[in-house]
Amino acid sequence: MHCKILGLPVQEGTGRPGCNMGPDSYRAAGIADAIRELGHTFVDLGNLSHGPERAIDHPNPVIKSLPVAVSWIEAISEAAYQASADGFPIFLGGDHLLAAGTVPGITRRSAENGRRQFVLWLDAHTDFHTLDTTTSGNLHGTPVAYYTGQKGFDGYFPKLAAVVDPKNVCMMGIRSVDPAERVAIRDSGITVYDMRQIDEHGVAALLRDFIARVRAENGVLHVSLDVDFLDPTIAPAVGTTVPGGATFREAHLIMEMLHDSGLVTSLDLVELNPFLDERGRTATVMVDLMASLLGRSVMDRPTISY
Ligand code: HAR
Ligand code: MN
Ligand code: MN
Ligand code: MN
Repeated sequence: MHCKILGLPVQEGTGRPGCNMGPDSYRAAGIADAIRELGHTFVDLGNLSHGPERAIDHPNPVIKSLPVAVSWIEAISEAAYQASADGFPIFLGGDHLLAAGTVPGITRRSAENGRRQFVLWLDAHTDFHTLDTTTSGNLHGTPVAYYTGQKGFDGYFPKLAAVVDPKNVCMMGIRSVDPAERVAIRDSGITVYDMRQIDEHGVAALLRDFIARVRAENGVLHVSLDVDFLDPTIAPAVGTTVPGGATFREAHLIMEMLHDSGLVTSLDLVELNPFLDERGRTATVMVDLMASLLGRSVMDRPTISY
């Protein structure tokens, strides 16, 4: 595979600074060697900047940094569209607002190629607020509502070239949902596997079902991995830790099964805040998870397809 990393140093979607250092932290954690060791070719496309900011205001007074958020989304969706022309793009965040650019950009590409876009959203949070419902004003809580075409973004966020069908979105690891998100998700068609379902069924059974659906529809799969999907004991470097997250083995098993599926075509690594890390251990866990997704395995295995 030809892997391309693109740094997206977005931090304006959160309430605090630090995520802008995420891309360089992954580089320091050895992401390039991890990719090359697996026999993939590799290019580092550097870090993206956002363009000029236009004055833009929304009636919801709590919203933070809307002009720069819009400017980031415009730049990122174009860059993601370009990066998905060939190879396997890996988007290094940056906070989860960046998925309001990466997902639309790659979905525009998939639509042109006549392929259905699926998204696996690995997160403690559903990130399903609209500009009207957010109560924190942190726009990293909005990308899923936006890229699935929910109302409430028109005239503020850029017009979408292609929308992801909510039925093609699967969330895993969920354990922090605001009341308005809970209501909106209910009728959305999105599949939500919260931590309780992981506890009851295990990640393998849940993921196998979703992979089968992607395959049945000849889809392509984007994976968006938020640091806070993981339990804070193994991944402390995130501004929004929530107890009771995925374990080291649950997360690796997901990545290993995704690799074996052969269906994943792009990846976001988001919400790493190196300012909150301990001796780089969160960056390292994220790089190791990426490596599992790209084919790292403990032993050779008989061919199993999920
Ligand atoms: N739902 C909360 C809010 O809107 C928390 C959102 C946190 N989002 C992330 N990414 N950290 O998942 O403020
Ligand atoms: Mn700036
Ligand atoms: Mn998130
Ligand atoms: Mn989150």
